[in-house]
Amino acid sequence: MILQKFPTGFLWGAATAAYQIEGAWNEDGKGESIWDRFTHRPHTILNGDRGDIACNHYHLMPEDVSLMAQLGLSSYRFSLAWTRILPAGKGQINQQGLDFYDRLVDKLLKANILPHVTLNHWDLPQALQEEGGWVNRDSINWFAEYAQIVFERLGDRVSFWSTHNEPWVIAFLGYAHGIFAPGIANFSQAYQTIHHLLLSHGKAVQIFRQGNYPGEIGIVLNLENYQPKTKTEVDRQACQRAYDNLAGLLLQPLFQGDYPQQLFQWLGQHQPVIASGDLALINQPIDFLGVNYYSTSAVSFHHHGGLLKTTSQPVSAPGWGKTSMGWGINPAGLKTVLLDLKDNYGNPKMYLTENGCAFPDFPDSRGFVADWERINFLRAHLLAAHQAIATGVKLQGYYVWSLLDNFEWASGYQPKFGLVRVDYSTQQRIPKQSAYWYREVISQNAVAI
Ligand code: GCO
Repeated sequence: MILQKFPTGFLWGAATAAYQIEGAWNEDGKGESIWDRFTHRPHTILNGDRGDIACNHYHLMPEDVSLMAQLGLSSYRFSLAWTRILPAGKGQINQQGLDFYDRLVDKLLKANILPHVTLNHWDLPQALQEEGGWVNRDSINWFAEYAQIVFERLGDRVSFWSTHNEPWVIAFLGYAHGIFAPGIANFSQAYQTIHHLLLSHGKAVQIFRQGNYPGEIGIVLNLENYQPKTKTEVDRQACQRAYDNLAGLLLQPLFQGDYPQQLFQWLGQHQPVIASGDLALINQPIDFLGVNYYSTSAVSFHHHGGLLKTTSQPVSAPGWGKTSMGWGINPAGLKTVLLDLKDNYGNPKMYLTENGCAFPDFPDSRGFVADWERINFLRAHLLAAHQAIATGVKLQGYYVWSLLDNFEWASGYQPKFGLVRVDYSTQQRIPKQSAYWYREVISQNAVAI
């Protein structure tokens, strides 16, 4: 057996998000978020599922931290529910909400697990949505107020901060395609949302620097590996547009201080309103980039392909199929994405803040899931990451999505992403085979091939 060793100090983590696991949606002073509102509307979520109870992590948090300790995690990435802390999004602070995260951070540190906090994993306060949400330029100040409060309370103990999780998903699934909260379908609003998310990120980084807090701060992007479906010029250009609209749209302003010009010409009237000085605020040095990688797609030109006139299909690597989300499993695509960051965006320090897969897990009579497919998936992606590191990519940690089976947004509870199974009828946590495998990887700081 050959062991592929990871660099000393490499972080081994797992990730979750508040709305997907916490439940307790209206307890202890918590306000309503756009996801509470959205899931309570009919026809938004598969099977009418909602996150009201989810994994009941709000009440089972100590037990969940023990689970993480048993796995040997060195870091845990989770998000804060903005509405627990500021029920109306701004103004009145709810101490009980802050206290919950304070206890979580302390419990993690006691278990030798470094906290990685995401400030915004999509659950914007509904009260702010009523003022226009991310389309309103005031959102920069709302987010700054929230960030400042949290830095003040937890900044002495949190090692890693991510401002936003996946601005692309918030903007396009939330404001252009209407399939995620707040359920709006308007491309102009989506591009304005991207711009304000980036500005509010910049502002939060500024506040973080001013406070001299000890941790690192960055942002988390979902990056996909896009390949042109054919060698034709139209498909090549379609693929370029898809790339510019995801990686380019975010990495260029963050690392180079401008937006992709060709894309913006294509967008015409849908371009966001940009004020002078905006790009300088966005283009601030960050300590790390968080990358979420799940899949690879082939892009082609399509007359009915929406604003960008593109369509895409999953591309599985030879011998690999698709996950139950229908995403093409392609470990080499992860290496391609990381090398793009190294070669074209100044080789930032990075964490793989999410990587994982949903499969139709089949529990045995004791509730145990022998999820060898997940193990194969994770192993192959870790080996791809290892190869990327060998070429000089500065990847310093890896977080499995997800610690627990949880509420998978519009797909409800059907997809199972966890290392640990959750029996929703009893809230029992049952580690899957992959959890034992991951514990071994962590303890050896290596993947066996
Ligand atoms: C995302 C989010 C997670 C998802 C995961 C699986 O990447 O969409 O960060 O909340 O649950 O990615 O879809």
